[in-house]
Order: sequence, then C-alpha cells, then structure tokens
Amino acid sequence: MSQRSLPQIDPNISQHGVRTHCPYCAYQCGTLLDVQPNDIRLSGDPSFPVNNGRLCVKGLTAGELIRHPYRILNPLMRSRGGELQETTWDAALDRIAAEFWKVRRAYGSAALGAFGSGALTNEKAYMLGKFARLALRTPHVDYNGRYCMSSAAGASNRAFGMDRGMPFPVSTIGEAHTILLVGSNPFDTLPPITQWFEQSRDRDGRLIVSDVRRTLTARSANLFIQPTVGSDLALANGMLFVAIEEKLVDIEFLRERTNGWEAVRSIALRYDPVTVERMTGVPEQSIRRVVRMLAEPGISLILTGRGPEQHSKGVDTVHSWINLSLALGLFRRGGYGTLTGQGNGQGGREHGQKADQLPGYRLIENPSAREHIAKIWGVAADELPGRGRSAYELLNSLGQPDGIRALMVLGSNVAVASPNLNNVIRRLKSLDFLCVIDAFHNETTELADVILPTTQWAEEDGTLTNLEGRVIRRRQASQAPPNVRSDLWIFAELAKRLEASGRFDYPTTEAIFDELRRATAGGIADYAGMTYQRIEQDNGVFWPCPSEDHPGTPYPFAERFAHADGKAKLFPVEHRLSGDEPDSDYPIYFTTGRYQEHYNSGAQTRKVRRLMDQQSLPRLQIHPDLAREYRVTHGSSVEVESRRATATFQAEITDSIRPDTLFAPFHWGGAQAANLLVGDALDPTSRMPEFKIAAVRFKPTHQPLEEAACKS
Ligand SMILES: Nc1nc2c(c(=O)[nH]1)N[C@H]1C(S)=C(S)[C@@H](COP(=O)(O)OP(=O)(O)OC[C@H]3O[C@@H](n4cnc5c(=O)[nH]c(N)nc54)[C@H](O)[C@@H]3O)O[C@H]1N2
Ligand SMILES: Nc1nc2c(c(=O)[nH]1)N[C@H]1C(S)=C(S)[C@@H](COP(=O)(O)OP(=O)(O)OC[C@H]3O[C@@H](n4cnc5c(=O)[nH]c(N)nc54)[C@H](O)[C@@H]3O)O[C@H]1N2
Ligand code: SF4
Ligand SMILES: [Mo]
Repeated sequence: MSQRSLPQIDPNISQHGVRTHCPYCAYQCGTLLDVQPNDIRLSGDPSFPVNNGRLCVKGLTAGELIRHPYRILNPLMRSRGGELQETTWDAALDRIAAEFWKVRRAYGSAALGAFGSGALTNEKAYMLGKFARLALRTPHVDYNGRYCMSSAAGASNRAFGMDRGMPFPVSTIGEAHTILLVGSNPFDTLPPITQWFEQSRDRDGRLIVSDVRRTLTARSANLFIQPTVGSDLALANGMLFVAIEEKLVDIEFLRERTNGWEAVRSIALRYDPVTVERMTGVPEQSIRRVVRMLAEPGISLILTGRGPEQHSKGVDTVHSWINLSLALGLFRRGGYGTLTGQGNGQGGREHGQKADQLPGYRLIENPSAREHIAKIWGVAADELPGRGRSAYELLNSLGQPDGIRALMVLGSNVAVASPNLNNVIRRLKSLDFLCVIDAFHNETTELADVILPTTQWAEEDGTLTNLEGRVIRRRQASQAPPNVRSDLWIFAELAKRLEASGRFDYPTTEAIFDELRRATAGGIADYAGMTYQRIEQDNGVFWPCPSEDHPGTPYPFAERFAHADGKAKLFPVEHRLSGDEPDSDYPIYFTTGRYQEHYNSGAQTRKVRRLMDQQSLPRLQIHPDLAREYRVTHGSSVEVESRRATATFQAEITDSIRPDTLFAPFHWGGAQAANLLVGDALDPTSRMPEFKIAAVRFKPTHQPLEEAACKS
C-alpha cells in the first residue's frame, strides 16, 4: 500500500482506546479508554510522561462509573410530598429559574449562590465564574478548592507572587538528592508518583517524611519524624534556627533573590531545637539531621501536603517551610512545592470560580482586571459584582438574614466534605431552594429540590491543569446516556431563563477554551498561547504560556520570582494555637485524611464494588497504649465526641499513630462522617478550615457499623 492511501490516523485514538485522563486526582494519569457496547477497557497510557502507564486502584477501576446502575439518568424534582420524581429538562430548568427569580425579587441577586469544584475542567470553572457573575449576578461563588490547597496558594502568592503548586515538573523528584515530605502521603494519594521516588532512591537520594502517622510513604523513608498535630510551623522555625546556628544559610542566594531575611532570622532565633523538641515531640538530633540533609549539595525539595496546610494557621505554616527552602537556597536547583489534590485543583483555582477572583488568576477587586474581563464578556466593568464569601462562610450564610436563599452546587459533596458538618447540613436544609448537578446521588443530592444529571469525564472534552501546572486534554471516549446533559449546556439553558442569553452559547468546548485564553492573556496564569492542538501534540503545555510561539514554563522560578522586583518574600511567622486544642474534657487530638481506595467524600468510589471490597468502613486509628487505657479492642465500634458532635468508626489498633492522636478518613457520610467532629475555625488569609485538628474524647460503643456504600 502506498504511503498516500493510508487512512488518516488520529494519534489520540489507538487499538487500545482513546487517550484521555483519569477522573480523579491531580496526578491526572494518562489513560487509554476503550468503551464498547459490552465491554469497557481502561489501561494506563504508557506515552504520557507523568504516570508512564501506571495507574492506582481508583484509576484502574474508574471504568465501573461509566455505565454504573446508580447513574442519574433523568432530571429529578421533589414533589410536594417530598419524594424525588423524574421530570423533563424543561420542567426542571423552568423550576430552577422560577425559584431563582423568586429569591432575586424578594432578597436581591446576592441571595443567589453557586458552589463549584476543583473537579471541573478549566472550561467549566471558567463558565461557572462567568455564569455566577453575569447570569446569577451574585458575588457569591466559591468552591471546594478552598478546602484543599488554598493555604499553600495563599503562602505561595505571598512568597513568590504566583501560585504554581509545583514550580517544577514532577520528574524533578527523580533527580533529587534529598526530599522532605511534610504531611503528605503521596504513596497512597498519588500512587504512580512512587516511580520518581524510586528513581531518586536508585541514585542514592534520600526521603524524609514528617507525618503524625507512619504512613505507607513513611515506611519508605530514610528518616521519619512524627510531630504533634498542628506543630509544623514550630518545627520549620526550629530547622531554620539550626540552619543559622550551623551556618548552612545561603546568604548569597538570600541577597540576590529574596527580601525580608532579617525579620525572619530574628524570629527563628527564638526557636532553639530544645524548645522545639518540647513543642513538636521531634528529637533535637532529628531536627538537626533533617537540616543537614537538606543542605547537602544536589537537588533538595520540600513538598507539603494537606497535613500542615489544613489548619487555621495553614498559610503561615506553609510560609515557614518556604522560608526554610529560601534560606537554604534550595531554589538554585530544587525548591518548595505543594502536591495539589483534585483533578483540576490547579486550573480550578485560576479561572474565576473563586469568590475573589477573575480568570487568569486576576483579583476581582483590581480595577484593571475588571476592565479586561468585562471587555471580553461584553459588559461594563461596574456590572461585575465584587468579592463574595469563601466556601465555608458561604455555606454558613445559607438561610440566614443577608445570606443565600437559593444555591446551585456542582462537583462537591458539601454534606460530607465540609467542616462543622451538622451546622452545614442544617444550613443546607434552611435554604429556600437547592439545586445539585451531578452524575451520581450523594449526601448532598439527598437534600436537593432539583437534581440535574450531568455527563462525566469519559463523555466530555476539555482541559485540566495537573499538579505540575501542565495543561492537558480530557477527551470524549464514550457516549453519554440519552437524557444526560453537560454542565456547560446547563449553564447556557439556565442563562436563557435568567435573562442572560447569548453569553453562554458556544459551538464547541474548544470555543470556550479560546475565550478563556483571551481572558487569561496578560494575567498570572496566562494560557493565551495554548491551543488544543498544541496541548495534544506536546503531552500538555505548562503555564504561563503567553503566545503561540512560547514554549510554556515548566520552571517559572528558575531565574526570577513573580513579584514585581523578581524577588521572593521571606515572611516572619510564629507558632500559634489551633481553634480547637485539647483540654481536660477533650484530651485527645483528632486528625483526618485518606485511603488509597477512596476518593474525597466517597461519592464516586463508594459505588465501585472492587474498592468497597477492599475498604468498606472508616476505621479509627488508635495507638495500643490509648486503646488499652480506654478499653477499646481491635475491630470494635468506637464513638468519638468533639465539642460539636459524635461520630462512629471501627477501631484499628496500630502503633503507626502517635499515642496522643486519633485518625479517621473523611470518605464516609452520615454518622460515620469525620467532619461531624471538625470545627469551623478558618485561616485568616486562605479561609481554609481546620480539617487536620480537633480535640476529642472517645469510648467503645455497641452501635454496630453498617457498610455505608452509596445505595442509590
Ligand atoms: N486515594 C486518594 N488519593 C487522593 C485523594 C483521595 O481522597 N484519595 N484526594 C486527592 C486530594 S483532593 C487531595 S487534597 C490530596 C491529599 O493528599 P495528602 O495531603 O497526601 O493526603 P491527606 O491524607 O489528607 O493528608 C496527608 C497526611 O497528613 C497527615 N497529617 C494529619 N495532620 C497532620 C499535621 O498536623 N501535621 C503533619 N505534618 N501531618 C499531618 C496525615 O496523617 C496524612 O497522612 O490527595 C488527592 N489524592
Ligand atoms: N475532614 C476532612 N475533610 C475534608 C478533607 C480532609 O482532608 N479532611 N479534605 C478536603 C479536600 S482537600 C477536598 S478537595 C474536599 C473534597 O470533597 P468534595 O468537595 O465533596 O469532592 P468530591 O468527593 O470529589 O465530590 C465530587 C462530587 O462531584 C461530582 N463531580 C465530579 N466531577 C464533576 C463534574 O465535572 N461536574 C459535576 N456537576 N459534578 C462532578 C462527583 O460525582 C461527586 O459527587 O474535601 C475536603 N474535606
Ligand atoms: S493516581 Fe490519581 S490520576 Fe492516577 S489513577 Fe490514581 S486517582 Fe487516577
Ligand atoms: Mo483536595
């Protein structure tokens, strides 16, 4: 056969399926997805250079979601009797619009609200921000990223003038000589990342893990330290003391590339390692060893996860680790990064679904940012609302005087994932009207008046931005069920009914991306030079990418930081107490996190049989000493009580946790929701809740635990 007669081959479709990405976490593994009438095959994409063919058990089993029997297939509306009943799209959309108009007439547009997600593609996040500002005409749009990486984002913006979670590709881990993971458990939460840690180890690299639990990740570490919950800031300051005392500070780097060293230095000198040992429980010798290892020649990385970030002092805590990385001059070859969590955790925070933000990481209160976006949207700048409430504050305002009366939620199971959960559920119930857009039922749809069924990842096109800042393509591999619609179509239909038609109709998802490119042009997160074609050809493009001939930016801080003078800011930070510290009534620390087999609120993974077979219940990790004292036996039911509520878990007695701390996953709802126990203190800058610390007491209970799979 001659060369010319070969059929046109799309390099994104092979005999193994369509090249797309996993529906879950920020690692965004490349997958090959082949959906046939009687068979769904999903495998790792060996040509995507981030996972190189590997997948974790969640990604491997994600195909089960596509034709899942519990999929929502038609719009649902609650009848007068309170039952959810199937209805037509027109009836459902008309009802939502009517309820929104009713609230708008009675209370004004600021009584409408929207809650989005880091699971949404860039195109959806962009459209949600636009929809909230131009169709709902409310300032109150925020999203679950506020629960996720907002503290790391806050500190990175302050320190570097830019929040690019990892300012280097993930492969840098493979080249590193020393890696310090602070409250991050990526062997469970981003499993294919282990290949880069293995590569580092094969080159004699060393891994240091700081976690309150000896996690799967910690078991691979050369050095494991186990600080008290909430003491990370004191620990970082103590390490800075050691760096100063042992003359390991890179003065030349500080002089050339940073501001603010003197103020930070004088605070660090109050954190001598003997005091810090008392504050954190980490032995002085270990503190010294960590600093010496980080200061050795070669690439050193300090990476944080949610452990130090999800606190009411999260921003300052992250800044303390950035201070240490700057003082050691790590940015010459490595530096600081945060391991972002949700599928589009990075892109989701750039395109305007955040209460204080417009696309391109622009601030909504900045007049020139408003002008730029208003022009692209074809409105006057003063038509754009101002800054709205942050996620928890938004939810806490529901049904309150001056609060939100009608809410739209997409991409978040707020009735499981939010802190002070009983309060949030009460507030959701006090709404005049709640509408949820989802592919599946979850604890939040249970409270909704209208539920709209949406397409899911395999049925969509779009882009996401992974944890490295690499923009990638999600490709459609499967037909959606006949009566299911995309979030983007829903925005357009609702806009028509809210007298905002014409601004939400696009022929393709790519056309939305093209508008997003123009909206981000000149902003911090500049996507102007990216096209779908480039993204596909190059296995993703790193932002900022201001023009089509720009190669993209894998290392944004290689030469300069993003502040106007090109320098990074060190910032003096002090240890402080949490909103909910133990006392004689509630003497024990409680913290939360993740299982490898479940994802976030569990709305998706609790429906996957293979995952439920492996992890069917939330277990409370208890140290043997504590278990003995409280007469709790392995496998029995335990009731945990905080100042707010009680929750029930199954006891797992293990010496991998500190004796003063209990741990439970937050993947379950109802009486097994860890967030019943968590309080509502927020970080003053990021408005991040304290998911990683609460004061509790506990006791054995005879209440049996039911397997809490999502049954519908
Ligand atoms: N399997 C799985 N993978 C996921 C997810 C999932 O739900 N399941 N979710 C994705 C998302 S959205 C995110 S944000 C990431 C999160 O990824 P990680 O940050 O790795 O996950 P977490 O388990 O929340 O927290 C990490 C560790 O912090 C520790 N920790 C708790 N309190 C403290 C403290 O005060 N100090 C320190 N130093 N450590 C503490 C916990 O013991 C835990 O091991 O994972 C992503 N990947
Ligand atoms: N105690 C405690 N609480 C926590 C945390 C913790 O560590 N401890 N972590 C926090 C963190 S980091 C996060 S990220 C949150 C996550 O928790 P949630 O905000 O609840 O996020 P998910 O569980 O991922 O919920 C996703 C929902 O969105 C739907 N969905 C997914 N993609 C789309 C889409 O494109 N469109 C629409 N319409 N729906 C979609 C899914 O079907 C699912 O129902 O939880 C936070 N809560
Ligand atoms: S690591 Fe994340 S992206 Fe990769 S397969 Fe697992 S859940 Fe999916
Ligand atoms: Mo997250």
